[in-house]
Amino acid sequence: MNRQWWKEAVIYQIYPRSFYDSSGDGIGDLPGILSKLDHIRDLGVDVIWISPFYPSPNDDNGYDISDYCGIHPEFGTMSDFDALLKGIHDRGMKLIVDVVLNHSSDEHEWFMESRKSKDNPHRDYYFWKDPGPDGGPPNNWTSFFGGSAWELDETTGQYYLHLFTRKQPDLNWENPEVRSKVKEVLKFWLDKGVDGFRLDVIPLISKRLDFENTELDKFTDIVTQVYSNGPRVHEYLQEVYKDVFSHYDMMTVGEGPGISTEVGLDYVGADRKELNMIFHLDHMFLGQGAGGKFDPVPYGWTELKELIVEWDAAMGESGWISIFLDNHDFPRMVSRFGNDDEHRVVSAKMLVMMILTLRGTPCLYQGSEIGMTNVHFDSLTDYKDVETHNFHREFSAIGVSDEDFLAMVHEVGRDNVRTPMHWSAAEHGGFTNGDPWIKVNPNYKDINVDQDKASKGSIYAFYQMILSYRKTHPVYVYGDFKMLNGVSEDLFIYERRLDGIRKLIVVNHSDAHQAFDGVAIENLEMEIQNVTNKMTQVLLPWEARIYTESITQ
Ligand code: ISL
Repeated sequence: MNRQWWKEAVIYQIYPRSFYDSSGDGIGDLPGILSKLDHIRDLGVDVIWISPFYPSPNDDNGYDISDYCGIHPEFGTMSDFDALLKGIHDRGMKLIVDVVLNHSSDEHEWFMESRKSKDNPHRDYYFWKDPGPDGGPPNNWTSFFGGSAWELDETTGQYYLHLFTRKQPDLNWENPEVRSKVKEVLKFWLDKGVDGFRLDVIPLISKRLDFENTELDKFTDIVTQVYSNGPRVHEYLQEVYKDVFSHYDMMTVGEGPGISTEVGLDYVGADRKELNMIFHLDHMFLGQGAGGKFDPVPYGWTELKELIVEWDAAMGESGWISIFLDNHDFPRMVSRFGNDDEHRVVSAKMLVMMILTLRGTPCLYQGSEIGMTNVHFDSLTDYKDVETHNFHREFSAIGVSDEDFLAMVHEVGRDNVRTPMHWSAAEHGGFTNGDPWIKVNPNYKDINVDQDKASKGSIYAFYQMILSYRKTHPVYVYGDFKMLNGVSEDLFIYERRLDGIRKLIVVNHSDAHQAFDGVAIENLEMEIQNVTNKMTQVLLPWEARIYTESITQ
């Protein structure tokens, strides 16, 4: 058994704008996080991941960085960062920071230089191309956030590539100087004492330099086959590993749009010397039609379970993934995969049981520990996400009504998870004394930390229990995984095995009672249940159980 701390850890993601505002300007900040560290430590978390807090024009809420080694004044100062890092370490936790190295902000000094002239020494830090044959963009690539992936810059008459917004030009990793700057950034944070990185859209860093038009229709196929997994991506990651990562005790998790099961091990195989683990996004992209997330197609648990099984098999004994069901880009897990109404509490507990018992490093997003839900604002002006507004422009242009568009935003918009954390029933959920940068979900009076902790069926207390339970049961980290098929479409039944221990996990992911007579449980002892139910082989809606058994191998 190849023990690694980052396999045994549980990660908690903080979206700093929306976590806790200590200054009263309506924006969460680093001192705010410091003041809430006991909440996170008491949950049983090992590693905190904080989304970007660097200087940024905030076109994409900090995922457009204008200074990789600074702190945005709205989040605090470098000494606030140092105090936060110390506060995290003093509590026995670790910190990973989020680095966005595929692109910078167009307000980064590199890009401001680069756009000045064709012979500027920074020109080659980005991808510049002449117009295509028809005088338009160089090719038909579209951005993740709608529209062409190319923007014309009047100064030189050339286009630059931006796979995200036009304020996020893609960095040219072909240029050794860019790679050396990137490595300096990574070392800067490691030398400050951070424990690792979440690497944004890392499979996108190597481009297919012929920049051919794509014939593919489906956006997720374009991501996998055209934007991601470019010819030099592994060479670059191995270089960064050799020159930087290998010199520190740290962890890396690569965010992986376009990393499929076929290529996953190339990034995280034990012998690869690249990344420790990835956030693959296959299950997050479920429900996307050809046009992407605003072109929804039906999907359900059947597809989710298939992906879980396929990824576990693909990783086998060599690779490693993180297990998560939401983050700052996708809807709240209890709204998407549970029932955020009548069965909110029980389904929230079921989801964390599942995340903690599948093979991989669990990652939990802020607010799930109290079962926060998606938000349904009535007006598009209440939404702040650049993706929502870009797609709104595109959809309005082709005649889609605001009402119809809003209905889609309610389902898939990223602001579902970005509304402020609910600390109490006080105004704005106790998040700020000022005006929050985005409205708080109106359900904060019923769903908040104070109320949840005081309630009998507290989700927070359940999280504490299950996180501490996982720590003493290595079978969940190192054991084999196997799904048991053929019992019921509405159940997810799987087992984990290690060193004479067998755990059987039975999950009802439906609004109805479900029998599981077909599964032998006579010799098993039930260890954990997310709801009181005395029936032996009938589960209540959204009930989950863990059974244990000693086995001879
Ligand atoms: O959110 C998505 C689309 O709705 C995803 O496709 C997302 O763009 C993709 O997972 C990459 O996300 C990361 O990089 C983006 C940033 O906007 C996201 O917040 C970040 O997680 C560009 O930096």
